[in-house]
Amino acid sequence: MADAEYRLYYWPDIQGRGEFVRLVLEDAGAPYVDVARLPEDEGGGVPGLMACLARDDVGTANLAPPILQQGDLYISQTAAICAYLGERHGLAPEGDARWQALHLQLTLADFVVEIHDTHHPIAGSLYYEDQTAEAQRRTAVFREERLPRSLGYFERVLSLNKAAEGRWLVGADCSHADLSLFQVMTGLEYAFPNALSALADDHPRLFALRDRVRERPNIAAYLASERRIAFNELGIFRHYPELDATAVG
Ligand SMILES: N[C@@H](CCC(=O)N[C@@H](CS)C(=O)NCC(=O)O)C(=O)O
Repeated sequence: MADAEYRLYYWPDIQGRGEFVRLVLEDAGAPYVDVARLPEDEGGGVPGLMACLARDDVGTANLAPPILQQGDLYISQTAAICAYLGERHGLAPEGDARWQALHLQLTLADFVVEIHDTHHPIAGSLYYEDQTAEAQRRTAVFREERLPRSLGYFERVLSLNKAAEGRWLVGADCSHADLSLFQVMTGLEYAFPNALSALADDHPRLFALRDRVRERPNIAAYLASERRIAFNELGIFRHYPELDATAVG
């Protein structure tokens, strides 16, 4: 996109953490270039991403993707990028509540690490197949303790947000935190369909928020587009049937 204001640097073949950034850009209708999806001879591919990570002339060097570039500004850390974009595009609450939107983003980032570690409890550099026994133990605890804990927390936050009558996490309108919660819910649905459906009745606001975000016009258009990569077993949210709960009913 020639006139794009933003450049996103992220791995080309997965949604990963880049997806949290894409959802804010897409909902905002902000043109962006997904740099690593460009051909290598146009500065894209994994070499394009690696070149960005290696740069020392970007203000503050970046350790890991996603990285957002806007002119001379480079920012990494998913939560920081989402908050930055949310502020610029009407997807952040007014006043001090903006810090609560950030705290929710960071809480989601912690949760994403836990989700990732279900299938990679020992090391990200090892294959899943080299840590299946540990993954089974880790995921049992995740399903029994950590998943209900986090879903219960976000359901509680929604129920306490009188400004939006429980429709959005913070403030009166949809914010970048809601878009990220949508991504987590959608990813969990892919990875752990049985465990998630067992929790649906106790978390009505969370599931309603997922549907509400999915129906936002720009999000619906994005989800139907080729830009939305399907979930797969290379990303954060992976479906290994042996890690999910047994289906009920
Ligand atoms: N806390 C960072 C984590 C970034 C991160 O772990 N990025 C992954 C891709 S999703 C990566 O490529 N990490 C490279 C590495 O850890 O060596 C964020 O939320 O952006």
